[in-house]
Amino acid sequence: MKKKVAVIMGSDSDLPLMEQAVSMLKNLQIPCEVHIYSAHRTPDAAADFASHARENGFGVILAGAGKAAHLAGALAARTTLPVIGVPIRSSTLDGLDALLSTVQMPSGMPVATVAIDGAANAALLAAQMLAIEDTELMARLEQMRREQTEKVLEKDRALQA
Ligand code: RP5
Repeated sequence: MKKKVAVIMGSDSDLPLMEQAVSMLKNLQIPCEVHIYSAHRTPDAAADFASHARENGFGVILAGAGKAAHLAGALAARTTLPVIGVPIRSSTLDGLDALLSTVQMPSGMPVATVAIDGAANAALLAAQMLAIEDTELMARLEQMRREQTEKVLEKDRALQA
């Protein structure tokens, strides 16, 4: 059974950004579930989801949140699945608040944190984790890398011409 990726976000206002992660996962044919749970507004639902995520077939959890972004850390506290935090630029502090809130985890409780608004990269990192034991997924990732390389080289050829 293929492991699913959970895409969790603190508010529906995060959805336009987190859709980039969903889209990347779909491109890579990785099953995912999307939920709105907040570390502050729905702490019990967030904790309950993370506590049962492994037995419910998830392999990685993505957590996108802005402002005082404690969602990734709150989920990580309830599971030993890898949690990837996406700090979201949704305040007057341009996402620096969310970046620091997500990345500065205490020792013993890691959250892998991508760049501010790095939802697509979070999905790619989740895919690379799942590809450790999935050679078909690894092949799709390698193909994506080859296409990316070719696009850049094509731009260089156009520049030279
Ligand atoms: C965070 O506060 C959410 O993740 C969102 O990025 C931000 C603003 O939420 P809303 O006030 O738009 O619901 O908890």
